[in-house]
Amino acid sequence: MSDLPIVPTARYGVLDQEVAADDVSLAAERLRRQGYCVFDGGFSSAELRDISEAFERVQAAYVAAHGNQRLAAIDELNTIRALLLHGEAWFVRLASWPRLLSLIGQLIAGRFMLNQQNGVINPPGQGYNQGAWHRDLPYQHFVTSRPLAVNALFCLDSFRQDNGATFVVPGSHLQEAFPSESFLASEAVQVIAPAGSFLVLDAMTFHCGGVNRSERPRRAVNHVYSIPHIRQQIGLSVGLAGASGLTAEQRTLFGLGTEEPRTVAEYLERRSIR
Ligand SMILES: O=C(O)CCC(=O)C(=O)O
Repeated sequence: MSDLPIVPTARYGVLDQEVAADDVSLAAERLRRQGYCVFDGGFSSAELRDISEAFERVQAAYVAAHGNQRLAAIDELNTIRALLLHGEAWFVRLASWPRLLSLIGQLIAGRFMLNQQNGVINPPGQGYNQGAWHRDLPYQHFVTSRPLAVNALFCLDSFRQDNGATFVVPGSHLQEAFPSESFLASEAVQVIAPAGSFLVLDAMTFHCGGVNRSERPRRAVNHVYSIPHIRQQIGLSVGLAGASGLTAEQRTLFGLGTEEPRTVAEYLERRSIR
């Protein structure tokens, strides 16, 4: 006999119920209610290998360009900013992965933009800049009935207890303040996820990287998607201006051609061609 609890299905007094017609809607419901979910990206193992190799190439070039010591001095050695600006097509593809965007589209009504895409390395045996509790809209202490921003942490390696999988405080996107130490100690959850999945969070859910006790770095690619009113962490339009082969949807997602008008005349000109 199974030890699993049997969840009752009978109910009374219920007038309204959500419908989760498929795995994308179920993931969206999990995220809305709990502030996070694990979402299978649907990548093949060959694709995962390609992304991993592209990540290594960008990491090596990035550290060579900006200097190991300089990055370490400003606590940036374990982050690769704006991965998609470093000439590897996979990161443009990853940021506009249709299955992921279909989930983001269920969470943020109307138009949304890529606010940032950063490589994140949780190094073995030492702390790193994401190993402290934060929101991805940091310094904000309000709640909204719908997400203003959603982050999708792509697990390039499997996220396990031993290699410092991310911790979350379930439901913390619905409460203004950071929880008490006692609540944190008893309710924080470490999210285990296979390589190739996304840990998707309401950007207001408190989270942090765990301690990596393994022998290898645990790598991820963090994406933040937001309503268009929130400024990108690093403007992508200059870096992608010369990129060929972007679709109209990708251009909008990355904020190309949607920069704020610099003059009233420019604003009026845009209205007239809408
Ligand atoms: O590395 C992790 O597990 C967490 C990453 C993170 O918190 C972030 O990129 O905002």
